[in-house]
Amino acid sequence: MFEKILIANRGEIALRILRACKELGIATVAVHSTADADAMHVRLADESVCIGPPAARDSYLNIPSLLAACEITGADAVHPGYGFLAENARFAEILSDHNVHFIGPKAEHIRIMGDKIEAKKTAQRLGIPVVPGSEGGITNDEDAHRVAAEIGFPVLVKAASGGGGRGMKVAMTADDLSQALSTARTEAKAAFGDDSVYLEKYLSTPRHIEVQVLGDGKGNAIHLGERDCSLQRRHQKVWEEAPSPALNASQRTEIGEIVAAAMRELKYLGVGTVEFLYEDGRFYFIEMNTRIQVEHPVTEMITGIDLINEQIRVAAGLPMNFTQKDIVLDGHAIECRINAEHPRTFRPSPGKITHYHVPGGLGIRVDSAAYQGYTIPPYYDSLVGKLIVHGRTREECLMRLRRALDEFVVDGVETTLPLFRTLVRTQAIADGAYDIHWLEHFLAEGEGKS
Ligand code: MV4
Repeated sequence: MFEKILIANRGEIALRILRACKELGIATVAVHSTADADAMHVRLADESVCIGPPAARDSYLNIPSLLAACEITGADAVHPGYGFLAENARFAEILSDHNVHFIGPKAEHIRIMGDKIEAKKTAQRLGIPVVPGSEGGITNDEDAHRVAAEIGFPVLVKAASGGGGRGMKVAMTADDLSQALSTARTEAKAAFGDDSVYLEKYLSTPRHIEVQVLGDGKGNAIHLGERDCSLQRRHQKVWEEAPSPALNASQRTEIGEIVAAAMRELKYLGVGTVEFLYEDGRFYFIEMNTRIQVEHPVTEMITGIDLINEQIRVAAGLPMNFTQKDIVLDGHAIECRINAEHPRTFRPSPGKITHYHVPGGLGIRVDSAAYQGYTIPPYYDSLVGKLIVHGRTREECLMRLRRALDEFVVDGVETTLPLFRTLVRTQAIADGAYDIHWLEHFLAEGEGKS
């Protein structure tokens, strides 16, 4: 097992990793920018190193500074958390060149899944159902029109290096296609420095359902059920739950086993998420994330499994603590991402938290690095904390969530708490009757008022 882990992140995920390390008896190193000197992750770590000025590119993304911090402290492994360098294959390789373990998948698998065309080809080869579309990239208008005619309109042009919905263009008819291709290419070139694009059938009202996986890198892999992350705004997840209200047990087992078999074949190492669009009872692969995700706690709450503990174990070459038959999905969990943003305009609201009180009681978990008197800096994401609630049924979970949201106090900054207090009392949410567009429509209709 590792002796000392350097946590190349900040905020609630840095705390989450620290907690897993403490339970494993592993020493911890926090790194921080000058803006984060009084952050909670710095206080709770055994040691800390300042790695640069506030801008992420000069600190949390600064590979030479992180290598120096490993060298100074003697850390033998780095946990990247999510965001920042978590899906940077080059970072994983550089660490390995310096005899430091990267707690994450093999660089090869990070690289494949970072290229959406390669990811889709790989998924298809491994027997995962994919969205009908071009086989690989589209290089000319003629090919695009031929593929579109085969799969039928509307079609979606996507960037190979895309993510977060950037470089994505819908073509409703053949008349729109050439324009969609050239706009998508231009946007992709500007955003990612890569203008490769591919074509897919456009699914009009799907849900976003993702399957959690864990592999030991030697051909053993399991799935831990799915999460429904359909409630998003501008490609930012707002509310995630497990299990999905849209699936029954046999659908869950079927897609889970397909994904786990694929991960065994790939000899996947670590935690990962296979993302699908789900429409009319069918799953369509879109992407795979090769990191621990923000919403991992909902899976932990229904499985009782510490995903970061498992992630660290397998990165150290140890076996997973579980086999598939040990995985029992118990009850229901919902996560609300509490952001320091205006609840209707979503304008960021950094500043000092004057009063802070978190809810408690049975089935309540708050993952947050905030505290009373803490000043949320303007340089990073606006996540204040995650409220995760577990219940034996979805109804019990919602009842408990209503109560917990009413207890939560975050004063001094604007937060999205009022939005959640509205959502949890809205019929479509109680019914689980939402798709990927539901929240944007709800907010546009002004029903999000509170
Ligand atoms: C799609 C789609 C419809 N059809 N692909 C958006 C981000 C990117 N990661 C995948 N995305 C989508 N891909 C096909 N073939 C609709 C979306 C999409 C979406 C997906 C998941 C969650 C929220 C979304 C919001 C708008 C569009």
